Amino acid sequence: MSDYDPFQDNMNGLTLQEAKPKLKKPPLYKVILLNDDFTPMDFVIEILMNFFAMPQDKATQVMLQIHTQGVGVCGTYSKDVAETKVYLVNDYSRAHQHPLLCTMEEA
Ligand code: TYC
Repeated sequence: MSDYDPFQDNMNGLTLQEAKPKLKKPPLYKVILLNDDFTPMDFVIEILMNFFAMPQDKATQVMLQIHTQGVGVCGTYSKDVAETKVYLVNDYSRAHQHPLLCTMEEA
């Protein structure tokens, strides 16, 4: 009885199972820009640099990828950060009369 191990034997022939952790990691969200025919390329590059902290060469690559493929990922964030970025980018684009669309989806 001195080195009784509760995970091996609880003295009735049954083995105890360790409790599963109850907390799941919160989901992450991809923030996405959609292509359109009207928003200037320089404006999209400016968005990627100023709202998504990309250096100019990376922002140019991502903008061209969206221009040719139709959509591109700007970054991956917690839900509240992703929602805020989507709101700020769409608000900024509308304030400059551009139709650029920003959205998000679970990663
Ligand atoms: N297609 C636009 C143009 O030719 C450029 C553009 C790129 C627009 C990416 C939106 O998310 C976008 N001026």
